[in-house]
Amino acid sequence: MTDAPLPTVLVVAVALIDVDGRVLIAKRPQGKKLAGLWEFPGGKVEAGERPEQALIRELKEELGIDVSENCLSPFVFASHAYDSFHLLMPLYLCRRWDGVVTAREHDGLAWVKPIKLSDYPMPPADEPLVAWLRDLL
Ligand code: 523
Repeated sequence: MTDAPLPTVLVVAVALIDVDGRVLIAKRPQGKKLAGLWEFPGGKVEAGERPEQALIRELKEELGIDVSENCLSPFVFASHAYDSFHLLMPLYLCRRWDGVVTAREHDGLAWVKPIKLSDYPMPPADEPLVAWLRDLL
């Protein structure tokens, strides 16, 4: 018997970077998959959305901030096979936004120096992104 191929799900995520070079990570809430792990914020791209539109929507919903599209630069892709789907996740960099970053859907937020990111347990898709950010910042 052959296994059914896993669907590929496109998720967009962001590394918000503050003036001190710290990166925002957010704790996934109880009741959701991967609860308690610290992720780069973002979410699924919905039908008919461009990835950047999806990220702008997610940042408003999750963090209460406004980001303009020309402030988002795609940096690196994460690719990871979860149990029921294959996740493909571009990580964007963003250094400018309007509004105060607020945890609207997460259990907590942390601004973390890249060298310290590995102290935080992350979803497996996010973990490889840490080394890329350390090299960049
Ligand atoms: N990830 C992930 N890393 C990461 C994000 C934003 C998301 O590994 N930085 C995974 C977690 C979920 C899937 O991508 O399995 C969809 O993310 P999200 O935040 O939309 O998750 P849920 O829990 O709201 O999704 P559903 O309940 O499946 O709709």
